[in-house]
Amino acid sequence: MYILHHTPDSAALIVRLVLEELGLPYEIAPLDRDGGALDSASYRKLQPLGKVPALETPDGTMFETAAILLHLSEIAGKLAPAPNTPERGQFLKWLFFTSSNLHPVAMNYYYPHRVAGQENAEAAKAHASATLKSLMQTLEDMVAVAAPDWLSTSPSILGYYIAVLMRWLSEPCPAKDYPALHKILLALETRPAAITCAQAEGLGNTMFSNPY
Ligand SMILES: N[C@@H](CCC(=O)N[C@@H](CS)C(=O)NCC(=O)O)C(=O)O
Repeated sequence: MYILHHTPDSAALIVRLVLEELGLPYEIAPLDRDGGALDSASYRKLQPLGKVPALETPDGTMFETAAILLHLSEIAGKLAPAPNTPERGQFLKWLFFTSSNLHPVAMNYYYPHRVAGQENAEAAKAHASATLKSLMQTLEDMVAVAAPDWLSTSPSILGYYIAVLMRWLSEPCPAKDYPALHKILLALETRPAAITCAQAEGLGNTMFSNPY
């Protein structure tokens, strides 16, 4: 049994989608963020930075979204090209591109005061917005040109990661501006795993392509 420490519509949603898609047994452990749960000593033992998600697994607690996704995909042998296949390196490259660039800059977009102070928050948000558009276009160009099967036509851990980021970023980066990525979002949001998670978190039936 996996235990997913969770706040709604956060990076825990990405892990939940993948647990659902893989049919792995899990329980949700809700975190009272407004009540300070992320800063509690007990949660910091699971996630030292007080971020969401943390996942308790039979082999110990994990944090970092991309590491959790890779781990689950390796256990199940699904949702990513297998190790020692020609596609694996390309897949890893774009997975880490997403976790090292898109995800942190998305956080800067939502919490610009954290990186620049309240007095510079507007400029920091504008900077994050421009960076996000450029990063998203880089992904879009890759998909439009290379159309890798592991992202364009098959559900994957990377697809779900990008889909949730695009949900959050529909303001600076509307999905319709990125047609190749938009197609992936449309396919993913009709999958039973996505429908289950959307219902559980009250996110509607176009949670990736037209979230708000
Ligand atoms: N590098 C971490 C980042 C996780 C992260 O930024 N989580 C956000 C939610 S999407 C969070 O915990 N935000 C709460 C906060 O920063 O106060 C990961 O990939 O898991």
